[in-house]
Amino acid sequence: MGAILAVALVPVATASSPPPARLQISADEFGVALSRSSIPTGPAIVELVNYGEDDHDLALRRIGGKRTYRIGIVHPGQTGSLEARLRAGRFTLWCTLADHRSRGMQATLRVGS
Ligand SMILES: [Cu+2]
Repeated sequence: MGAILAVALVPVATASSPPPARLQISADEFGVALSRSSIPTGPAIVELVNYGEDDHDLALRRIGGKRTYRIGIVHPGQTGSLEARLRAGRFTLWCTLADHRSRGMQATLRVGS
């Protein structure tokens, strides 16, 4: 009985994909702080938490890449998120509103090893 159970469980274990990597970005005037500086490749959930007093948003693009991932405007005290499957590389992330990027709302994220 025990042997049958073990055999039955193996396919389930190999078929289950890893959970998405999670990254949280804290935003305020005028900076962004990442919960971690790197995440593995594959599915990811990126969350933007606005701790500031102004609206903020987030753009995320791989250096050398063309696609820009976005989290729309997040009001003070609120949270926005996106799910994406990110390729390996270095990503720049920034707030696109007004002059927030030049005021310091920019950071780099490493994806993969
Ligand atoms: Cu901003």
